[in-house]
Order: sequence, then structure tokens, then C-alpha cells
Amino acid sequence: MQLSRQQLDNLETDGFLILPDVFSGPEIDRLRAAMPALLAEERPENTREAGGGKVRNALSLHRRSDVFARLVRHPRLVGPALQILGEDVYIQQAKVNPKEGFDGGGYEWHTDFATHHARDGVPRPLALNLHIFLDDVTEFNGPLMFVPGSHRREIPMQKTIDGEKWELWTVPRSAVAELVGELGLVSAKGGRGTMLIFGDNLLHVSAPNISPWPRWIFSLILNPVSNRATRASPEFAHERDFSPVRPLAEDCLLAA
Ligand SMILES: O=C(O)CCC(=O)C(=O)O
Repeated sequence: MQLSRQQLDNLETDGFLILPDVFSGPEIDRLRAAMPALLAEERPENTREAGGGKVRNALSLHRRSDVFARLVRHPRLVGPALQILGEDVYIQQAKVNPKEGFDGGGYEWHTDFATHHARDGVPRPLALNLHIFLDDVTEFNGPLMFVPGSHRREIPMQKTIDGEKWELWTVPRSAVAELVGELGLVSAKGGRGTMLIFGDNLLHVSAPNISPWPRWIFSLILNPVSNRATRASPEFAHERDFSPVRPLAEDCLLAA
């Protein structure tokens, strides 16, 4: 899959791009069918909500499941990333955030790069975060919210702890108020099968899911091989195989 000139311009201007109907119903069903067994595993790659509740992030899924091993090499994910970055990329992180109805926690205001830089030693904010919506994502069930154009600004950061023990560099609320006042806020909504792309420097947040509906998303972070991590973090937080990802065939999710 290749993005149009207009889509590339929108990504450049806003820092994110929402692409409806990229993955089909049967493809999403195939991914979701693998999840109950993965979520039932007691292992460090399944982080938990604060207080040890439900799974918050199910990480390293491409090393735990055949269907996710194929998904991270899917041409509809890898093609646009190669097009945008113009160089080889490796898999930095692959996860599902299963933000359950009533119980799914939120995420404080942050840019991904602050953590990638401070914790993992990634030199530059080039990584792309590619999401696939495994449920309809609405204003009710905890969508990500972006400050469009914030990826071009210098934003102050502070170190905090997310979930039970995850390091997350967040943005002081005074700086958030100023940026949102000036640039506004957009919530990333879309039907099941929507794909979302956003850059490492984009300011974002998501509220807890207090609706009755689940909001599961798959998230793949692809980073240029030339921009690889220089510090070793837990492998599920930042994968250590820096070999270039090569796309598989269009039908790779349903063929096997
Ligand atoms: O799953 C969410 O609601 C937030 C995810 C997020 O902030 C991220 O992928 O950087």
C-alpha cells in the first residue's frame, strides 16, 4: 500500500493520519481470535493496570503468535512506513492495548519520543506508530487524542510511572494547556479495521474507557535501522532485533 501525495502532506502538517477500512472484517477476526490465549498468559510481556488489574499492554506479540508475526510484516503497515521514512526499518515494539469497557485505564499526556530517547537512547524522533483498530473507536471508549501540529514544537517532559511500573515521560499540564489552546485537539476515531499513523514527536493522550464497549488497538512501532536504540531496555519495551523488516504478501493474514 502506498500513500497519496495529499495523505503525505496531511501527515507532515498534522503529525497523524487516519485511514479508514484498511483491514477487512475477516482479517480483524483472525487477529482477535489469537488474543484470549495471549491475554491469559502470566508473563512480563503482559503488563497490568495499576493495582494489578486487567492486562494493559500485551507486548512482543510478533514473538508470541504466528498471526502477529505475519501482521508486523504486512505490506499495508510496512509499505507506508518505508514510503514515509525512505529507509529500512526494524520492529521496535508490537502490542495490543486491550482497553476494556469500564476498566481500561487512560494514558497521560506524552510524546512517544521522550521515552524512546531518554529510556532507550533513540537518537532522533523518526519512529512511526502504526495502529489498527480492533474495535470501533468512538468518542466514548477512550480514543487517542492528538494535538495537531505539536510534533513541530519543543515540548517540556517529566519522568513518571505508567500502569504498574512502566516508565513514561509525560508533559507538564501547563504546557499541554498552552499547546491545546493554540493548536486544538482531535480525537482519532474510526471503525474496526481503521489504520492510524502518527509520528514520535506528536503530543497525545487517552482517557480511561468508562463506556461499556471495549477499545482494543494493535500498535506497531517501526524505527529506521539507522536510528536504532543505543541503550538496552526490557526487550518487550524496545525489541533488540534491528534487522530490516521485509513485507510479506497482501493476503498474509488469511492465507496461512
Ligand atoms: O492505547 C492508548 O490509549 C494509548 C496508546 C499510546 O499512547 C501510544 O501508543 O503511544
